[in-house]
Amino acid sequence: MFDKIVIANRGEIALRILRACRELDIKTVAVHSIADRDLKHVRLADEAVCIGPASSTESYLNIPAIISAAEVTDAEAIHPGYGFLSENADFSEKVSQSGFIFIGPKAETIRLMGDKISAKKAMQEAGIPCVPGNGDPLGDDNASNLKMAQEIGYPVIIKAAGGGGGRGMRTVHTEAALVNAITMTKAEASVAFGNDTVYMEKFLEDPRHIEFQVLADNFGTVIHLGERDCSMQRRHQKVVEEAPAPGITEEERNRMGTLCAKACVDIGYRGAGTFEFLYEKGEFYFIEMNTRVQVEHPVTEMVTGFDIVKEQLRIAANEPLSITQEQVTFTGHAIECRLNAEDPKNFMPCPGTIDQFHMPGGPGIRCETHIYNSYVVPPYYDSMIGKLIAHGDDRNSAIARMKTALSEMIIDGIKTNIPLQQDIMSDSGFVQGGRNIHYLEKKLGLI
Ligand code: MV4
Repeated sequence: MFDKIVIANRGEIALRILRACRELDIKTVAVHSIADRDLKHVRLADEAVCIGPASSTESYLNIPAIISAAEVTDAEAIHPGYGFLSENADFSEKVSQSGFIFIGPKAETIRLMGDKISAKKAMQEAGIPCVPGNGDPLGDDNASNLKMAQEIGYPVIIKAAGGGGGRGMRTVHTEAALVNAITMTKAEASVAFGNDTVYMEKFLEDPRHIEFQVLADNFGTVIHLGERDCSMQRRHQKVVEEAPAPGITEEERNRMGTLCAKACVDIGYRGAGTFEFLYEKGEFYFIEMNTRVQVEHPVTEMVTGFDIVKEQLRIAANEPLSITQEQVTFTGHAIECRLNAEDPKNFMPCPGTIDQFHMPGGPGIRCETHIYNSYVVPPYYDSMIGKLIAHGDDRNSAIARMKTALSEMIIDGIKTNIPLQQDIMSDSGFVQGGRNIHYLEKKLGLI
């Protein structure tokens, strides 16, 4: 196992990685911006290196500064967390070239999955069900594009190869709108991603977002840890996630999980990964693969009892996975509410000083947060300040525990989305379960 690693992230995930390191007796180096001197994990880390000013581009996205920090502290590996450089193939490559281990997949895998066209091709070849549409780049022959759309059937969606996570896409409902939509998406993609390649798919109107968690070691062992339902979202930001996905049978879980694990073997995957699917009328359709640890990984940990971050560290240190697929069992139900420093009505970020913080507790409650009394939430980064996770024997008891925990949690001094989360936990549609990706925005009157 490693002796020392750099945690190239901030906030709750940096703290989560630090805790996994402590359990594995790995020394930690926190790299942080000037604005983040007082982060909880910076204080807890064995060493801390300031890598630049508040602006992310000059700190958490500053590749030479992060690699220099690994050099001066004599660390062996770098954990990128999520966001920032976690899915940057160039970063992964430079980390390796500098003699350090990138805790994640190979650079070529990150690149393969970063391009949504090559990702879809790889998954089609691996036998993963994809959204109808061949996934080839669209040429500039209008007639053949119109023919393709007619064959797929309207509505269709035009997606940028360089997009993902909701960026660079446009839905088309009629033949009359197609040619212009392609032109517009290409122009936007060219500016946003430096790549104007786009492709066409059938647009699924009311799907759920269900994703499968996988872990792959360097010895050819790949396991899946089941699925999460992340359909409760607003503007491509997930708000509530849960495991298992309501209504998904053990048979479907095993079939899809096994398929994802097999695809990992086919593409030579390594590390933790997530297969994102749209789920509509009982069918799964692959959309993207994430090559990082995800915000919502705790719900999977709660139902499997398995530590995903510790496994990431083991895999990167060239150790075999600590369990086999046969040893993975699913117990009860887990729900995660993201906690954001934002106005619960208009969603405006609300940075500022936390005057008072009371952490909830009790059976089945897990609170992942870096905040503490008098901590100042800076205005420079994502507004997520933590996550509350509730586990119970079944979905209703997880909801009951979450409601109790939300009601006893106090975060004073800043506005948070706790009232919104309480509202969702009491919403009859949510309580029923299995709502689609548009449910929350409709409930909020946004669409
Ligand atoms: C889609 C889709 C419907 N049909 N693709 C949005 C984020 C990116 N991961 C892909 N996305 C979508 N792709 C087809 N063919 C609808 C979405 C989508 C969505 C997907 C998952 C979670 C939330 C979403 C919100 C709006 C649109």
